[in-house]
Amino acid sequence: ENKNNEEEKNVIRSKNPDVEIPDNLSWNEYIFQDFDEYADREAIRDSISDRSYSYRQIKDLSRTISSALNKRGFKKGDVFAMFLPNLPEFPIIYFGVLKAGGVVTAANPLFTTEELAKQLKLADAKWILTVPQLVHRAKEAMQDLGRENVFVIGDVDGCESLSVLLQDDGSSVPDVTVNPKEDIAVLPFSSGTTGQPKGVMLTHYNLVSCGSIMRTEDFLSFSETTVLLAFLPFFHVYGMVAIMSMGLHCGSTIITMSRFERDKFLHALENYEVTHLPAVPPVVFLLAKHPSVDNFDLSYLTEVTNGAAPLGKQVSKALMDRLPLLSSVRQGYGMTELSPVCHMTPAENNKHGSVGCILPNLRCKVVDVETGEALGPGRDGEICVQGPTVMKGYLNNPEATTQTIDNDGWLHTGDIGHYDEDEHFFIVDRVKELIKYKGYQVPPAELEALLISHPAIEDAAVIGVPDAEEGELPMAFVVRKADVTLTEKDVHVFVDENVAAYKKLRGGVEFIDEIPKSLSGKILRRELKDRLKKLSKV
Ligand code: 4UV
Repeated sequence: ENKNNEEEKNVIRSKNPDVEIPDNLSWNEYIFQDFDEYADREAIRDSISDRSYSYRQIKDLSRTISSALNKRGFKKGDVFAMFLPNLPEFPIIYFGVLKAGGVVTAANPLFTTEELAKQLKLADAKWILTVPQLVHRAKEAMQDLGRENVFVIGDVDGCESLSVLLQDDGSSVPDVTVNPKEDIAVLPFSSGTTGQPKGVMLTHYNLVSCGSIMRTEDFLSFSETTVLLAFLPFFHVYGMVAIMSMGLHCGSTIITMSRFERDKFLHALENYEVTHLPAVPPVVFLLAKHPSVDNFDLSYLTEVTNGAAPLGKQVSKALMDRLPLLSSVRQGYGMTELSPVCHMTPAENNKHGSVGCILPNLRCKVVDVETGEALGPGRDGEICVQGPTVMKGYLNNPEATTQTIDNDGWLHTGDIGHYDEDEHFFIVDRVKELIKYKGYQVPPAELEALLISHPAIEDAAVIGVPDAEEGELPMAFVVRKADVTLTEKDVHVFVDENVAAYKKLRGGVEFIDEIPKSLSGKILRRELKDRLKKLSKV
């Protein structure tokens, strides 16, 4: 008994009671629970084309898709890739694939062909949906796998158009049985605490759990009168789960934006009378500081939520001062591997700079990085989370899985933070390798592997340089091979040609004689960061 008490010491649980999590529903069934009630209300509208779908249409058309896919040989467990920006058809296909018993892996539409091919290969994707502008990349990446099932929203020679699928008579809706605790629903990619991007296996039950625990009164405040602006990408868990799926579950109207442009964004907030804005720090920054904001009527906006990267206390305060009609600037804190949200700011007690409280049904502790001891209030350590939202594991990578989830089921986030006397959490640092540029994942290992493939580069290490607006800027330390010429510009050109634009070395390139490493060969990133601090002070 003593041991148990010891184990429970400094384990934080929600002050809200646990909620009941249905264990017999697939993710799509959970999301669609109240769709018949929402019926003809508008579910989703595109801010550019103004194309829209009602709740009834989303439900009917996703059934149609499942029938059309079934006729084309789609099988339970097949992985279907989505490679497109935010469009109102996204949820129709997404839920259609799930209804057919499939697994969705969504890729960043900014990816190069090689980046996409890597994900498709690891995920073993059999099908892909894209848009005409990206079809050449989708085709090439699929060809690498010897596959050709490319669907496109629009018309492209040699690809089947989504409109053909949507004309299916619905006669073959497959009768699949999903085992929510075992079967994977989505397979997003994340580099986790170290290394290259890996497929994150989220089961139906993981996602239903996350939805159920977010949707308690104190936390997710979406309702049938909510209008959400969805510019955050649906390929990422934040957009896919917390915005698209939960927005629909709650009967809200979602306005999609396929590309972020400041004035169009501000115009959309005004024009569609947006009430809720899920955002990332650079956008909260824009709303708090940019002069253009004054040219728009944002009086409908009641809630801005930050997530995916740390938001400074000052920025959050500045936004409240500027938009007095806002009821709160909230935060969500999460990680792909946590389906994805573990902490949210409660409705009451909005503390600037805090990511909020642990959600019901989860357990959280802050552990001393050296000793593993669970720490009390006010002390910084690594945030660990346990509960039904913890991923099933990394796809085909048991080693990475056991490095992240310990024997007692605790997921180690790689984030450093603490909680105060009220059990509100604050994230202050990251011990994992991950760099976040505007909330996007930039895995250093990926850039390092690319750099080392250059014939004139002996060794390389990539770190994030803090930036007030963008979060962090990827920066490379490069060791040149003997007797070669290689300029900073050469390195930039090489990287720019091979990666999506958000991974560019915006933090710069620094030549160095040797990369500092531990005895086991691990890059000592702290040392590089300290070195950088010294450099900028001189
Ligand atoms: O794996 P990932 O890219 O996942 C995310 C998910 C963010 C979400 C999801 C749903 C929400 O409703 C929401 O509000 C936010 O970003 O990256 C995980 C890492 O991003 C950092 C932290 O280092 C995670 O381990 N991060 C995420 N949210 C925050 C954050 C935050 N609010 N403050 C500071 N860091």
